[in-house]
Amino acid sequence: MKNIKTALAAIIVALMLVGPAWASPQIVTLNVSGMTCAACPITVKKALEKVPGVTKIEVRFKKKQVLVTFDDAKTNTDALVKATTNAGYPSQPQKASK
Ligand SMILES: [Cu+2]
Repeated sequence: MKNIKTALAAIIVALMLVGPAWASPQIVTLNVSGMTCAACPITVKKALEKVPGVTKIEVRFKKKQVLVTFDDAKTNTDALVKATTNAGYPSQPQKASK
């Protein structure tokens, strides 16, 4: 019986170690051609902040790009594109995150 408990404990510890790897952070670059003035990135950023799973937003205004770091277990590129589009700024992912 003691061996089974030890084995279970080992499995639980292993799962805890593996766990965070399931939700791997992804970075996607969105091309937002509609960002024409300095106020635009603020709107885009606010829209992306509302998407659950987004952890970091980096606006590259000069390149009209937004780098979004997100948890791929909670959201996806399509949802991010939708969020900026709904805010009035249609965007295209530079490369697929899959
Ligand atoms: Cu603007």
